[in-house]
Amino acid sequence: MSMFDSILIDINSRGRRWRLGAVAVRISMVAVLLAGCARTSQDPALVEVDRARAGAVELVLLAPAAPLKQTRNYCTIEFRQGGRLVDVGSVHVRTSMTMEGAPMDGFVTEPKRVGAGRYAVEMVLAMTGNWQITINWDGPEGKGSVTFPASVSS
Ligand SMILES: [Cu+2]
Repeated sequence: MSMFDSILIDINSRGRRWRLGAVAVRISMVAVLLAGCARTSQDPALVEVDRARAGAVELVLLAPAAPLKQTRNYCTIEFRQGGRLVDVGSVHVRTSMTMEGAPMDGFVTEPKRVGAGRYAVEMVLAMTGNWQITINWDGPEGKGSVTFPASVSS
């Protein structure tokens, strides 16, 4: 037996442990990646802007900042019933500001369902001041609507 053979045997006897070690490393890498994904999806952290109730449905408006900012706001709307998120079907959002009798609408994207009872929507509010946000929904939990004031800051 050469010195080279004995080194190979030694490596083989330890191979199993190394393989287990490699699997453990891979599992921990996946865990780190998953944790990274989870963190990214919540980044930037959302804060509660307002909440409102319509019947049994409680609605929470979340955004990167409260109050909402002039220009673009990447909002999330959550619908809850008895503390749990519930799907409410189709959601529509309208923002408006009353200026000298004439209402001015903000630009709002079509709300996108990102999870059970959770919808992402962008609101572009061109001016600072007092806006009204109206959220309508229509689905398995029935129809509902809430309107609440939102002061928009620069
Ligand atoms: Cu205005």
